[in-house]
Amino acid sequence: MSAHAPSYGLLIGGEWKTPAGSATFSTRSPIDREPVGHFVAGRPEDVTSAVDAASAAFPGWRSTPAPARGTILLRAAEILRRRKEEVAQLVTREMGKVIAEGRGDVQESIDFIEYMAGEGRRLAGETIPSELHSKFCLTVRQPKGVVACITPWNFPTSIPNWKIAAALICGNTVVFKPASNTARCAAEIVRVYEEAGVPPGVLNFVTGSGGVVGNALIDDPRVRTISFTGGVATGREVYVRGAQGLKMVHLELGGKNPVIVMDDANLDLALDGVVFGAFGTAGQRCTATSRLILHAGIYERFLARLVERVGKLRIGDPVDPKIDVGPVASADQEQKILDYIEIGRREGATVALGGKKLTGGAYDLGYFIQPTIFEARHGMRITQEEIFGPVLSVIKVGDYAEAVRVANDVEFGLSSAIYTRDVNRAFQAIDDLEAGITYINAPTIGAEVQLPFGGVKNTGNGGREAGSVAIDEFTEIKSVFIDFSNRLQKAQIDTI
Ligand code: TXE
Repeated sequence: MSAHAPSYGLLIGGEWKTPAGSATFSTRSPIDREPVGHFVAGRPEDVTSAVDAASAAFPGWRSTPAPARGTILLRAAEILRRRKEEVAQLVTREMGKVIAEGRGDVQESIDFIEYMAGEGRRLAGETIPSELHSKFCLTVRQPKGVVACITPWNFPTSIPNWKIAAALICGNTVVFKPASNTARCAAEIVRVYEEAGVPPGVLNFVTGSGGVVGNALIDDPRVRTISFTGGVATGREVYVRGAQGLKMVHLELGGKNPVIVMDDANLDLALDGVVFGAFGTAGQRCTATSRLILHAGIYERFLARLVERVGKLRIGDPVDPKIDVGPVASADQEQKILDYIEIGRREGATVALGGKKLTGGAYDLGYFIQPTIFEARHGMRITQEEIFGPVLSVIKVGDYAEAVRVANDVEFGLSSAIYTRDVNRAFQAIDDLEAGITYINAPTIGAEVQLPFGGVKNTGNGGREAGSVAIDEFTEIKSVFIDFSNRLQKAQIDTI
């Protein structure tokens, strides 16, 4: 079905423009490769113009009272709520996640924008007693300035909003560069903010390749903070490049998320959670379950039930509400996933289910891969490296201690989960699992916007997004000392 595929320019200084001589690119649906939108391939000079506009708009936006900034964000949430179904359908067409998850993506955007709007009334510092007489001490939060938001394709509306809404409420101005294969979702999000009344130049939008537009953003000395979500390799490049300019680089990278199912678990519940965690979004969430660590006592029984349940998943056009798993997001992703399935076979892992590209009929139009389950040994590449597709590696362990050792023995530390009825073991797991997120008796996916999001080890570089800590990413803290003693006082010298 070739739906309407509009063209978008760059949004710079409040004007949508297609600079003379620009090259263009199109996004195509992974369902049927039909065009979804046409975009400008931004160049370094376009990035410079966008940063010019963001710099020029900064004083005015910075001095807008934070609650007034919040009012504009609330309007954006309202507009997005009104357009939820339309934008959800677009997410599903442009990225391929099933429509229920397309709606979830947009709902998460609405929830987060609303949450950040409220933060506009809570951008608080603190008062702290001085060690000296007649001296008043406090801290205040101030915006960072021009912020670059660089986002991936798998949550094409919610991840951009996690960055943009937080950056804006804090008084920053933004240059936003989306993943190229979901640029239309990104453009529609920008249009929502524009309609809500974000002033010209406060939010700028430059599409184009990471190597050109992304790098130009990172290199511009006026961009002080880069908020990046994407793969580890790219994140490392961004971090190193940003370091040259001593910039704050906030990284949200990959995961290799384990779910542990113990022999005392509610196996029906665990089965539902493993299927959703591993094959929801065709496994393309950074928090997707990619390792199932199964207690030996239930291994055969649980694996048999899992293979049977996953074998019944309906794969196809994600716009159809009866479909459980859609296509993977692009030809590149499809090839990367198939390569990893080959690696698994060569390493001696056993394919318990799937393992092939789906062909025939409508499958030939898009990028459809069978949900795949490997029986693997810990240490194989398919148990260590992020595949980012509908591929689950199952590992047998003898007890809880071995389960935790296996779970932690990877370079990533984003999400984790354990199914057990033993409350002591659950609390022990919260302590033991090396991850930024731990779920008890729930899948590794399911973040909520009011809690911090992010991971340890190579999943990031220490920051968190979402929750109230999102404000930390996008504000500077200023310490203030007010001496009303009317004489010179020397801290640490005029000791009391
Ligand atoms: O990432 P890429 P993708 C991770 C997920 C997976 C990846 C998938 O684990 O590994 O993201 O997203 C731009 N300088 N997470 O394939 O290729 C590029 O254009 C500057 C983790 O999009 O790294 C795109 O806009 N920018 C996560 C963005 O970087 C560059 C949640 C990401 O691209 C660039 C979701 C460069 N040199 C996905 N090269 C989490 N942990 O929260 C590319 N880009």
